[in-house]
Amino acid sequence: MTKPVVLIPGAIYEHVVKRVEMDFELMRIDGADLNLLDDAQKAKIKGIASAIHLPNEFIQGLPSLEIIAHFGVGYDVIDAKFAGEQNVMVCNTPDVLSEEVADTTIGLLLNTLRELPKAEAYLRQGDWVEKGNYRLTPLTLRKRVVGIYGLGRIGLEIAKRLEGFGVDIHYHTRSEKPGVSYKYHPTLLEMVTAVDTLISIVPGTAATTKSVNADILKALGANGVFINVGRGSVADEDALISALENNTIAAAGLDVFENEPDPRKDFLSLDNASLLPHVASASVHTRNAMGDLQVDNLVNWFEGKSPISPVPETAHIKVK
Ligand code: A2R
Repeated sequence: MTKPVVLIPGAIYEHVVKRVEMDFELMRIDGADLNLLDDAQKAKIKGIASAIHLPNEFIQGLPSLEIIAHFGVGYDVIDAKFAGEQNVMVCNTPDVLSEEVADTTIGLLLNTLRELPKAEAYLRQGDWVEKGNYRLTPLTLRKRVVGIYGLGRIGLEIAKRLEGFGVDIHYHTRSEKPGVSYKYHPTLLEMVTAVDTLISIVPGTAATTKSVNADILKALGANGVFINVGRGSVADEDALISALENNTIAAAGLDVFENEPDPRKDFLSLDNASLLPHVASASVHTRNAMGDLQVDNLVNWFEGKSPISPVPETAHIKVK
């Protein structure tokens, strides 16, 4: 029996390549560009395993395409509604990364408040012996009131961890979550007015774009700390840079940026920003689990079973 052809456009985690090769006929091209395929190749492609932006015309230009398996829980790089209209299933890799992302969030929060990367650099560059003890940090997690923007799979794991730190927990989502004891706020502005620490873990959508804006940062206040582990697009970066420069807020911890992997240079010179290169889920353990889920979605689909993690926009599409 011939194996279905699965295309990997652009770079992807090596584990995914190995898994796709085991079960499918692998086709690789450098990016999501129809010019890189001839008509015979286009007609053969039944599935895509990708981690990059797929333009709508690329999806539309593959006549036999049935399913796109995306690597990552956030799938803002694919217009899933458009894919659904073309009868193309889209899957993502939720759940398997939630705990890792939540762990990293706590690490980034503590790095931001307690300046741990700077303290380590101080030791390594010989300042401890030369200049004495590292400074007492002006910021601490003690007595903080934390507002979680997005209480989904990852947000709940972050909240669970924060409980252990004895801080008050609030949240903002569009709908109140049943069975949750944290304080709900129907608007982001209302929440940031009530808290001093904002953790953003909402998806990148039209509604969340630049939603952490100048007004939100002002309301968070001078003792305010902003942590972003969701999507860079959620923060208005002009407003954020200005708020950090002018001490409108005290500090920020950022794992995600509007322009990755080349964030605005202004961030690099900010002393009150703790920066990570989008590593929240980036352990071998978790990336393998994400890769396995990505390929298992393809395996299920081509065995005629429902995929494991279809995105809501295409969940209605029936397996062929
Ligand atoms: O709004 P709700 O009730 O659907 O709650 C979701 C919330 N959310 C929003 N909250 C306020 N305003 C919005 N416009 C808005 N849009 C969505 O974000 C829900 O509580 C949360 C998303 O949770 P999940 O769908 O379970 O996603 P997960 O696995 O926690 O990942 C979140 C994001 C990914 O989309 C990537 O961008 C990133 O974390 O890795």
